[in-house]
Amino acid sequence: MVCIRATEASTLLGMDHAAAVAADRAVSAGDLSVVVTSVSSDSHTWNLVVLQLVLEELGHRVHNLGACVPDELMVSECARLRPDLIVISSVNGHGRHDGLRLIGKVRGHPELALTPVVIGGKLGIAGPGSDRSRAQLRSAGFDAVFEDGSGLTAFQSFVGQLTASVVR
Ligand code: B12
Repeated sequence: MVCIRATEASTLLGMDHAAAVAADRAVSAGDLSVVVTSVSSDSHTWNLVVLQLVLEELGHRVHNLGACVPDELMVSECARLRPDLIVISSVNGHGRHDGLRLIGKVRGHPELALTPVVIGGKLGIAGPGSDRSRAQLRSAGFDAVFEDGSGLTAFQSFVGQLTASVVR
């Protein structure tokens, strides 16, 4: 996976990442094991790099599976790594469709039935989806849905709460 320095990332990404870094100050450093991945149809990569950087800046350990990850490989890697959190990112417009299929396979694996799983990005082809679409993803098994527009601050807040609740 290509990697860039955090300061370069801030410049490249403008407000969203800058806000994320600022919010970082308010969240205590954590030590979660996090899998970051895309869905099988999605070849975009910079979304994954930025999510990895944001999580690492919060003190978490990230396994970045990259783009175009087949469902079965994603499930088997997560079952092997047993992460505290799975973060699925998609920006090509098929994320809602792919996510609904993928979460069924994740929840069907006994090791991953209770693992926190979130999805975010540009999940549809017509801009951010409706409340109904997000509710559908949650009822299918996602713990949270972060579509573009909600920004990374809500995501960081979610991760902060998870960090506080994980007892080692
Ligand atoms: C570069 C690019 C490509 C490159 C990707 C190269 C690479 N190695 O990544 C190439 C040329 C391969 C490409 C292909 C395609 N692309 Co493209 N691409 C882009 C582009 C210009 C920039 C994406 C990028 O790198 N952004 C920088 C990263 C850091 O930001 P980001 O992607 O927005 O991710 C942030 C947020 O979405 C959010 N986020 C994302 N996931 C998650 C998850 C969670 C949990 C959270 C909290 C937040 C979060 O946080 C991220 C970091 O800040 C965008 C347009 C744009 N300006 O965004 C189109 C865009 C994403 N592409 C688009 C499309 C349609 C395609 C194609 C289908 C085009 C085609 N007909 O072939 C293909 C799809 C290929 C595939 N199989 O997936 C559309 C998607 C439309 C939609 N979702 O409704 C976009 C938005 C262009 C547009 N305006 O139409 N693309």
